[in-house]
Amino acid sequence: MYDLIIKNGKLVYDSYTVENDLAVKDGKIVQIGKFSDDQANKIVDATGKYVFPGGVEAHMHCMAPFQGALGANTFFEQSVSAAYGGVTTFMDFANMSRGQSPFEQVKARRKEMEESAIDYSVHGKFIEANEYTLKDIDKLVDYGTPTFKMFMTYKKEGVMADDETILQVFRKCKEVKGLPMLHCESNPIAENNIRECEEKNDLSWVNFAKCKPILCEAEAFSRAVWFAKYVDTGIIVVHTTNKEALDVAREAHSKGFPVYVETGPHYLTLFDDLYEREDGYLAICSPPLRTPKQAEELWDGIKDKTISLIGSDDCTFDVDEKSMFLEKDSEGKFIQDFRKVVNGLSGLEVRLPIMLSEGVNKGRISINDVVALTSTNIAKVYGCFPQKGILAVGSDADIVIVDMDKEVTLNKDVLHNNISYCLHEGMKIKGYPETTISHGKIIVEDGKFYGEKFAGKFVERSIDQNIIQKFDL
Ligand code: DUC
Ligand code: ZN
Ligand code: ZN
Ligand code: ZN
Repeated sequence: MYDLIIKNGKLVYDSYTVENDLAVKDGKIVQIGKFSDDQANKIVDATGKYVFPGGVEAHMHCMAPFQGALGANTFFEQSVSAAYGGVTTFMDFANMSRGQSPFEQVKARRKEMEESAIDYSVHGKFIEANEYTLKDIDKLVDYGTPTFKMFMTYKKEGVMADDETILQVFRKCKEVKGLPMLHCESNPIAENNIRECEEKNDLSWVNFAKCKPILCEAEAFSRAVWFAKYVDTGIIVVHTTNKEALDVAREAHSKGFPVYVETGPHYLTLFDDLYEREDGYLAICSPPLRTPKQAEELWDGIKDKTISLIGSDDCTFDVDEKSMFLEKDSEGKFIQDFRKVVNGLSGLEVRLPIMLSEGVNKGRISINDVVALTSTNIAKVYGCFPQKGILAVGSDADIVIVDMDKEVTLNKDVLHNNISYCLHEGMKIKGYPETTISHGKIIVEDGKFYGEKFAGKFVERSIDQNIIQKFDL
């Protein structure tokens, strides 16, 4: 007797779709085939629907002290919002200050994430390389958390890794099978431009984006690529926003360098005209939002597979935190000073809906591409495949049933992320996750949440060098 059978759905893989039933027992997928209703305690009829492996989100910042703010969601709340968005595994970053041990910080983060209703993992973060922090890389690989984030900017915020740090962490990753993740923005270019804005005394929201132009990204990106080549390690470059950065990746790929490229839903759907609004501070994130043309160039990068990962970079702040350091003028309007706005946008729950609607239903990519970009490729690159990222016998029964015809108009009330605004307000979505299953248990169905606090499990990961070095997604 199985615990659950999902029948008559179209099972979606990264390169094909097949109509079949799935049988689940003890939290695992145990058989794929055709079954009768008396073979399970519970039947979910997925006729006319698509059955996806649960979404894997490797890029979010929850409960993360940054620029004086913390974020609007607890980890449990974040996991509820994730589940509604078809995500069944998420990863966050260890918090890091100078002098702290990356290993201890990852363990502390793991503890904080235990209240999650979905599975979770942690990335280390490196801001300095010395004999102590570098030793932690071995420990973190053994601990099942072999991915390490470095920021190439945010020097003033105290989280930038300088070039020597980056190179040493790369070298150590090469040695012990770790995988670095880079936020590529050139700190010298950004700081130079911010200084110019200060001199002109124009710190408007619009100027924020101008301080971090596309070359700011491309310069840091190419530096990261050549460092990676120099020590022969693979790397992940997160949240790429434009063609110039993608061209750096294209050149790297043409030379066979294993550079894995991510972009995020807000760079595909939100644009820099938001900075012209009075509440444009709500759209401040790094890198900044770009133009519709640049978004279309990102879609080109998804189509030609330069981009293989979609990460939300969810960093959800409510109005109070976004504006906490701003001052008001005599009319009660915020005085525009982008330096005083905490960076980050919400995006975890809308990641899959946006890819289904803007990607598949608008004819840009296939439904299989969506599974690859939001689940399979992420599980492969971040080292939790085939436990996650595929509907296969032996894999965790993390499953999402998708209705490609379901229409939803986005606004703050349809989302579950604890904030009082939605930058996607009014956006029409066609294609939505309907049922979310974690370890064989339904956690979202008919708009209701049935998951439990502390039900999520820590996912131990290890980087598969065959996948990484051969670029074999
Ligand atoms: N960018 C953001 O917008 N927020 C958090 C961190 C980052 O890199
Ligand atoms: Zn970043
Ligand atoms: Zn981020
Ligand atoms: Zn968004």
